[in-house]
Amino acid sequence: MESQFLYPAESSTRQVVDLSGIWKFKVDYEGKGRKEGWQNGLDNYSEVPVPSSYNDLFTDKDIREHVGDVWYQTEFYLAEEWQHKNVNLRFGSATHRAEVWLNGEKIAEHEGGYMPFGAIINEAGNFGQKNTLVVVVNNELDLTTIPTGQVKEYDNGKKRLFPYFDFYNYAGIHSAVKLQILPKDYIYDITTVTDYDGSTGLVEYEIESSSDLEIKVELKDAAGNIVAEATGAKAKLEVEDVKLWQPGEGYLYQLEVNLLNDGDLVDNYPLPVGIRTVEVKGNRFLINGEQFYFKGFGKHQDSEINGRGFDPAVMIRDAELLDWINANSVRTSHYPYDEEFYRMCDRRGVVVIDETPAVGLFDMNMNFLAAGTGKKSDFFDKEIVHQETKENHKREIERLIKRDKNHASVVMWCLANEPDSAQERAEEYFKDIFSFARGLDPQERPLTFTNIMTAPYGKCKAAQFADVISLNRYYGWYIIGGSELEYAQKDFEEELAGWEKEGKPILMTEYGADTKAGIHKLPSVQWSEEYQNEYLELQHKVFDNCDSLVGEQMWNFADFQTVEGILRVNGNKKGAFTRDRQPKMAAHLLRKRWSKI
Ligand code: GCB
Repeated sequence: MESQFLYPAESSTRQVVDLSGIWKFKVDYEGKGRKEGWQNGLDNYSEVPVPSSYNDLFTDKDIREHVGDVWYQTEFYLAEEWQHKNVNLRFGSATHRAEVWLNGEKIAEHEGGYMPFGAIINEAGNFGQKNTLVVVVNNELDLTTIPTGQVKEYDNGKKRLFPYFDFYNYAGIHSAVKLQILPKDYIYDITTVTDYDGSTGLVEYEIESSSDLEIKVELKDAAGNIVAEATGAKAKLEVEDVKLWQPGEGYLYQLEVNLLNDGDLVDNYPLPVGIRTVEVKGNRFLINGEQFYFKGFGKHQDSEINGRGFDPAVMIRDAELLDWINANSVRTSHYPYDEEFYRMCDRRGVVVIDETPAVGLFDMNMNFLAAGTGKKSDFFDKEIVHQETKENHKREIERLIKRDKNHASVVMWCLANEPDSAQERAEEYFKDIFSFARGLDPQERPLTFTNIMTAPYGKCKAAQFADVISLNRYYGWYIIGGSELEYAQKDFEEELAGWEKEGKPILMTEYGADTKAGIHKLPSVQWSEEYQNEYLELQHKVFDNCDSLVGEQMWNFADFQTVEGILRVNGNKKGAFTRDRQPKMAAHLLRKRWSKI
């Protein structure tokens, strides 16, 4: 299989079998599974649902906090007639790394927790018979993985993982596992670039397939009428009276790509296409040539029990809440989300800033602790970071752009969250990272990264490479908070005034205050719902006076799980919504404000 990045869509030539369900599960406490041949089949197993994180399913802390391998197994049948097709086994994602055996034969291996992978299984598969699929998933992180973290080993051999980031390091098979029954000759990849000229929409496409058979494409409008056609692997389609994809109105055409042999259909792939443009001009962010103001949140793919596992019910609930609160955008902090999320945003007109999993490029456990402490870290002084970490970082950027390049909803790539960009050698690191990323996106979307408070205006070595200055700021929470809140305004304004001199758009990608739902106090104290509102009102006052500001994404959409510790009360509580997706007072405040912007 040339590429696993194309979404596993069904069509008249493509069948998809979803292997989601209850699988066998076994924790490999002693790391002996491979030696004992668990790849051939598990015994003494328990059960887990796929997809889901396994961490919060059980009542045993040693399972939740297990560091190392966990094993999965399922069985499925391969129909006799599929022998004459290509059967692709595809994982949407498994966190952080996985190895896969089919009937005892190793068929795939993947590192990186958020991207699709798989293999054509015609050789290893038993057609007309039962097949045993075994997967080992491993959650270990270190200085070179994306994201980063640290494993601590104790005298008794037990290990614990300390992520360099502020969310729980959930692990498991997080997205659906699917069998794709593909034709012998089939379409590998499609790339689209859209534009318009007056009322004429333009769709450039390029198709890669396993053969040089004839290619015919049709562009259909939402009602199914053919509005443009072309032949060949590469062409530009023109659409009269184009209906653009817009924030809040996700109008989609469908590109039907057909592979033909002597006029007979061999393969068909239906790709949703939203026609729109994205551009940074001066200090403005433009969608379809019009100024766009981001209203919304940094999110997490996180929910009770399921952890990071993809849950369509939670996804739809979140989309409904985004509508209710008058938000128009989301950042996929701090890793790429499930493919279904982007497809939904395309349909609903939700604007997405798509983030790589490069979080924790900072030499400190849970880097939020560093904000405001001024403690010096030496992450970018380490040679290994400039070699292995950077290579892995590039690999994740490349994969993200390959997977998500066609989504109309994606308007910007966020290459990293809060690296220690005040360090000297962050400059060479990010110079290389940005120039690498610039060459990859056929749609040439703007690039950004989120800047941390310890690298304020004048100190950041990476912001020079970004098209948009994205700031995560906690004036009034980590610094100058509580009874001093009113004094936070001046410092915040001064810093923004500095950034404005860069002449680029400024986006608030994070601002927030931990709030335990149900704590009320007059006058307010930190952690009360009253304080969260006062905090937000102050931030908004500052935003409204900053001309270069192109948006506000509050941290966070909902409360989410982190490692346990003295600064987190069973997780980060900065949500506008609780973890079970009910509004705090702040949600009502944002809803009112955003109805007017
Ligand atoms: C940040 C991080 C985010 C944290 C947040 C916080 O700057 O980007 O991952 O959760 O601060 O609440 O401290």
